[in-house]
Amino acid sequence: MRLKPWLGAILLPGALLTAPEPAAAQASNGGDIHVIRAWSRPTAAGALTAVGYLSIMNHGAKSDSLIAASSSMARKVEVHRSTMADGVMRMETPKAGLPIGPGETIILAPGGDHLMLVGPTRAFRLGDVIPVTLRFRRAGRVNIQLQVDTASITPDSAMQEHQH
Ligand SMILES: [Cu+2]
Repeated sequence: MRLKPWLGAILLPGALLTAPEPAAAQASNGGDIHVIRAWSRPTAAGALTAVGYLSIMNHGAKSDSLIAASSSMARKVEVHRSTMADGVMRMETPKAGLPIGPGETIILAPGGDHLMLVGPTRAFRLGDVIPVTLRFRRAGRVNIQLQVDTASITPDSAMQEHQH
């Protein structure tokens, strides 16, 4: 949500009007690909992995897929799909990536699909911002930032944030 300029002038001190938006409010745009609610969790010192969650919208007329990711703050980033088999949760990297049909939104969230940051360069702390580059088959590279937070962000609240 954005304040109308005249409303902002009434509600906010002048100095705040020129301040950059908080990272959490930023949305990345890679053509037809729109990412919101990108976040991660704090890690313990020495943790071997960290997670990345986000919602990805494909506003284009053609299907796309998230095929890879990388970060300057991890040795590598894997795209993981979670599947339940015989009551056991397994993680795998889907060969064709995570597909996103035209007009579709996919949600990477706790208990489901996620990014796995392998070999973080240091512990992630509350308030950290972790740069990640996503690679899509059609849209190419899209740079995002994971906000390190403890709040669990539900798919419902992520969808409510999505306004045009
Ligand atoms: Cu994983």
